[in-house]
Amino acid sequence: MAPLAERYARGALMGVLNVTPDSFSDGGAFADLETALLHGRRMAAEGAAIVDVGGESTRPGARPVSAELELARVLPVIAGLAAEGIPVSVDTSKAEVARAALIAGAVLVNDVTALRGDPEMASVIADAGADLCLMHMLGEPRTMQDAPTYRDVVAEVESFLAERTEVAVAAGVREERLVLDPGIGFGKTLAHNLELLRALPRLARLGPLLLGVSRKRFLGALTGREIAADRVAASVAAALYCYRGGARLLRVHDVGATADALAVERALEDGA
Ligand code: PMM
Repeated sequence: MAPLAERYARGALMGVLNVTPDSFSDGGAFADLETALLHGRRMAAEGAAIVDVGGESTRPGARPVSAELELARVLPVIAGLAAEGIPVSVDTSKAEVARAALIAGAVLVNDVTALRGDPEMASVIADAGADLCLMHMLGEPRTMQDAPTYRDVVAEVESFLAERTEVAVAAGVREERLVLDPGIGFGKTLAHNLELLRALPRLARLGPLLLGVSRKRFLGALTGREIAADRVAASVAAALYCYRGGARLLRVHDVGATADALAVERALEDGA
């Protein structure tokens, strides 16, 4: 397979499919298999290059779930979508879940712990030759929003992502399979999130970037929109800003709206 940066060179969308009862923006909506498959298909039809299936909520305050429960939630969805030819990623930090997901047809592991959650994770991904997203998170979901502090958030995220890249490569994951994510909202204040987004061109020098800004709390703070589903316009604006900053994969809930915005942006770029 071509390097990840080439496959997503013009920017691509990763549609979010949370099969959890408690994710912050879409929790519970796609918990049953048929509804989840329908939503995955719809996102693919609307222009998602890949659908990210997650069975453990990582929202602030969330508690971990067992591998058995996570597998029961994600595996039928991954197998179903992959069988229809839809590229799928699995949002997990457990090697056991990643292994089963890759066997079922997933092509990317989205590990929000960046290989710190499970010592087996790197070898599972290396053996499968899968893509891997390494995300920055300060602390763990249960406590990460309790007064996060940095001396220099951009420098610290940058050196973390560089260090995790080295760890992944040393464990046998090919560098061309990696995508890096500053982890917007994962142990960050509003000011930290904004600083990181402004620094995307600098972070993009490390490798291809994935950004997840969709419907997040910082957009609620900026717009006064309390309800996550009301943050679509804010999310599209933020996604476009990320794209212009060099992000190559945009993890979004609202695929159709973001795809329209990207189509306009690309047409304007082409005319430049
Ligand atoms: N955000 C969430 C979950 N997984 N994965 C990556 N790589 N980046 C993110 O920003 C990210 C993620 C939380 O959002 P959700 O509850 O809407 O899925």
